[in-house]
Amino acid sequence: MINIKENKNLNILNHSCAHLLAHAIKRLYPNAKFWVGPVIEEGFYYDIDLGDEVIKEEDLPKIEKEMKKISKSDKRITRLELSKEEALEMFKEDPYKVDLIENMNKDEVISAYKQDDFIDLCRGPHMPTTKSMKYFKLLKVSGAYYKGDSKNKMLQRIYGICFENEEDLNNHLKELEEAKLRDHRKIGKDLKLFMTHDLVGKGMPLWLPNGAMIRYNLEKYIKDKEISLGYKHVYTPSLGSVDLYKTSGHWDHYKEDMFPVMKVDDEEFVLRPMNCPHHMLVYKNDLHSYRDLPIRIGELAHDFRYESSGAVCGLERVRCMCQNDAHIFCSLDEVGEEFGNVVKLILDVYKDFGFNNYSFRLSLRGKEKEKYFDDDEMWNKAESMLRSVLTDLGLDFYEAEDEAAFYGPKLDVQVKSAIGHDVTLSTCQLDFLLPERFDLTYIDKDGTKKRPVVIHRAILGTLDRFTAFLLEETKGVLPLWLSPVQVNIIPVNNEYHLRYAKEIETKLKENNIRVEVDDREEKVSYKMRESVTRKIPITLILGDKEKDNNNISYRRYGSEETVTVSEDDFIVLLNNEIKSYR
Ligand code: TSB
Ligand code: ZN
Repeated sequence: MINIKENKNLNILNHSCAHLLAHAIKRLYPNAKFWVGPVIEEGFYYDIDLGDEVIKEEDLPKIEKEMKKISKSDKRITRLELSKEEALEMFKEDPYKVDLIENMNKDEVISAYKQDDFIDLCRGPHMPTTKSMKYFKLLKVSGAYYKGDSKNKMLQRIYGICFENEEDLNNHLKELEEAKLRDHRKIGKDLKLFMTHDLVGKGMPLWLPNGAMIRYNLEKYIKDKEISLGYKHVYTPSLGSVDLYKTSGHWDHYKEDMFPVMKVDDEEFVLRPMNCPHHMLVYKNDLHSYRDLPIRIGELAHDFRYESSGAVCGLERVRCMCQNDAHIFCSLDEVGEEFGNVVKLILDVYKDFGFNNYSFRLSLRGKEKEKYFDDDEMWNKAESMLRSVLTDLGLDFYEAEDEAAFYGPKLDVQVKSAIGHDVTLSTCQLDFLLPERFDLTYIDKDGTKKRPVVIHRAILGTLDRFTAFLLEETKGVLPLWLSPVQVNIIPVNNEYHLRYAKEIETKLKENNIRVEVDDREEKVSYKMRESVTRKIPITLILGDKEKDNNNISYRRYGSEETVTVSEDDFIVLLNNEIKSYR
């Protein structure tokens, strides 16, 4: 999708369109006061104070109509330059603009743009006339706190977008419609995969039976893969004492992202935001020799993070998540190879799921001191080591500052969600800090004690975010092995064919196939359509021909073709397809 902010012409056009919006609002709601109207990746918005009036989605066409009128009237847009005093005088009726002006440098030239009787404070540049903004659309309206602070007044934010011609606008609107259909929240609701409830809380989805079946299969898939690669899985508690997180450093550098302390008797506990501290203690439970390394401790582990209520989003960003986590303990010499193994595993998994839209990001430390453990030497060593490991692996990656973990740099795999969020799916992280904090050791060849290095890695990331991305990539059309219901059986006529349908159901169940029989008194065509709506991979239609010959006829999702095979061949076909994770 196009990035309006980065495109020079569209940026100016959209900025001018924000003024057009404000102009129309001023005509329709004379008491409106205006805060800011910036250009964003997705177009533009304007934050407006309308007193007691509330703008709803239904009001947008009326505002668009007024904007069109002003556009058609072809008013020249002219620039005014003002001193601070002049600006304060000109905007004295609007406290938000006064706030902006007060905060400007004393010697700064203040500019404003005028179209007809409407003047707005602005740096510019702008289009020459209101007529330039002809192909626009108001997209949505939401609340936004003044200056983003929840203690301040809630303003109304109206979003829109503007293009140079009708075709571009229409194409973009079509893309937005398609993105809405791909949104995992819509798919999750339509296919009954998960729900949320205010009584449970924001960012805490409940997985329904269909979603839980997908998740169960994902868990089994990744755990089996890890076991074959030498990972050892553990189960550890979702809470830890505050002292555990003081030892690890989370208390100093990650507290803001954690739920507050719970006091029990004389002890203090927190819900864990990460599993590393528990896994460090698992390592420390034994003495280790260099011969035992690398040790790979894995867990599908629940974590709890305070994500702001505005940021939580379906399964993509939650407050209560399950990581596909592991911590690899190895010697310094083994770091390159182990990192390579993790990257290979990530690529294998993405291949199984057919993911192609992702990029590798080397996430480095930022300047904010409190966010990162303070040890320049450690950071320089870890960052340059990780950079050279990635270069040796021949990975195509970009670098980003202020994206590291507090304990070390990361290789993050970035993906884009249907509605345009840039999020991390898989991650692989290099850590010299936690082994130090927990005083981890192994006995080396020469009999001396050495410190292991820790690699933190999550392949699916969390089951939550992975499922969100999977649903958006597949539009909810899942491969056979993951589908909650794999086969739907439709008897042509209940009276004559239901018994045969039930026989087939039993056979499939004996072969661990997830199957349902649709025995409602409805038309076959109606049931077929519903099978498609539910995105069930295979639908059987059983009538006389099938019953008499002991075979089955099936249709695959997305195909109009009906195929007839023997029962046994059908079961072999399903089992092979499921086994291959195709
Ligand atoms: C990999 N200690 C490491 C671990 O050993 C860790 O916690 N890394 S993390 O902070 O990057 O989280 C791991 C993964 O969890 C991320 O890559 C991301 O895919 C996923 N994740 C992070 N926050 C959320 C969230 N709020 N909702 C859903 N998934 C999340
Ligand atoms: Zn970790």
